[in-house]
Amino acid sequence: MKPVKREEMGQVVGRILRETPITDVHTHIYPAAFGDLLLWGVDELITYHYLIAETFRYEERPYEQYFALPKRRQADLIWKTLFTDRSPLSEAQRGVLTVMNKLGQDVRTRDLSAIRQFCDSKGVDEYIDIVFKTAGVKEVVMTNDIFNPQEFAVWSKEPKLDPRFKAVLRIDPLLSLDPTAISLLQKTGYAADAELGGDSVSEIRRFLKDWMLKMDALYVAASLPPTFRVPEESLRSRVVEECVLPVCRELNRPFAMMIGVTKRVNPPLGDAGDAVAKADIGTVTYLCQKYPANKFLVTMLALENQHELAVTARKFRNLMVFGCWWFLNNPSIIDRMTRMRLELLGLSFIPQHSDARVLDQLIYKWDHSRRLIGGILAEKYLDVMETGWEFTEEEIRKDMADLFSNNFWRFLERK
Ligand code: HDL
Ligand code: ZN
Repeated sequence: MKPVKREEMGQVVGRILRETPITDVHTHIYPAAFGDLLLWGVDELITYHYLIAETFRYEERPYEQYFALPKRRQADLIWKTLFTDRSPLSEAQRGVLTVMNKLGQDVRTRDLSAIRQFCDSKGVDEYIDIVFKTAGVKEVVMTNDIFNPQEFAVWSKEPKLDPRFKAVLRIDPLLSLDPTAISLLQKTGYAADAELGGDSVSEIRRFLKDWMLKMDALYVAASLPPTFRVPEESLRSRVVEECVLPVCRELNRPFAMMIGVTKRVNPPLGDAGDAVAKADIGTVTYLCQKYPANKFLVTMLALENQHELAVTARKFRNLMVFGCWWFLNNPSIIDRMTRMRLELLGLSFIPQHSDARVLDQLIYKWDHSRRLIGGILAEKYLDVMETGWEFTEEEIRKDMADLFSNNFWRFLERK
């Protein structure tokens, strides 16, 4: 194939990226079989916890008054506060409008009735197809928290999974030996206790292995505080080294560490009440170094951790850096992180995940990221072309497939 012309690079990369089916490696969405665990439709989109936090920057009423409102009234309040009363310039605000626009709504009306009618007219299966097609997403990886009774109940019925949805075993409550986690293990026949006494270590390993296989979970995941340290004199450190890593090694599946969340700094805000602080890269280095037969998917939440995480990935091939997570999933930061990662890691990382909690978000999170990351990649190709090097469309297409799908599956050694 003939090389891409300099003056066409931006347009070629943009087109190829739009045509590249996405593997979204971390989301909170579910297939229809999971019932109302799947959030979808414009009222869920508008009441996303990012927008709740942004609304209370202006709204004086008590938090509980908002949460007591019916969902549609909550959406009306957020729409008025963040869209009618002032310009919607935040990334989450822009995202709502991107979704509405891509779903054919004329946002100039500034009116929710038409988009509500559109959503109300669709069944969930049809809506999943519409969103996946509009977003250009081929498959998503879920966050399956079996310590949530609602989700446990679904898995107990052995749901037939829509192949576009891949499972992951999320273990936050187990890592903290939370009473709900311990009681679930005990109730389901695993003799573990909160002090790791008796056969707890082997029983937690057995639980992890049984559930990884039952769900065919692609990886084990946990969100972790900035204080997360291994090794340290703590039960959490022991559960990681004595339970999680041996099972992940045996099953050849990564441990995904999402590090840097300070949970519920403002508890009444619920999911909107979490924040961020700089975490310890030394723990990532220790784990990658001590456990070369384990694979680690890592994303960190603090901007201050990003350079050291990318440098650490240069040192350890069992470390795969992924995504611009949560408070980093904003154009100004995605731009800086992606340039740095390309410059330090070449194509050996996973640039983005959506973290979508509401199905519709796949549309905006991937539209925004494709545009931004595509522009950066085009610049990088042009920088290299300054040397006389040339690129074909075929080579660029392979690069995009690696960044947005194959790097993940190759790291898992699946597919
Ligand atoms: O722990 C996580 O997986 C985070 O992504 C949280 O779900 C967070 O509330 C979120 O939705 N971030 O985008
Ligand atoms: Zn998440």
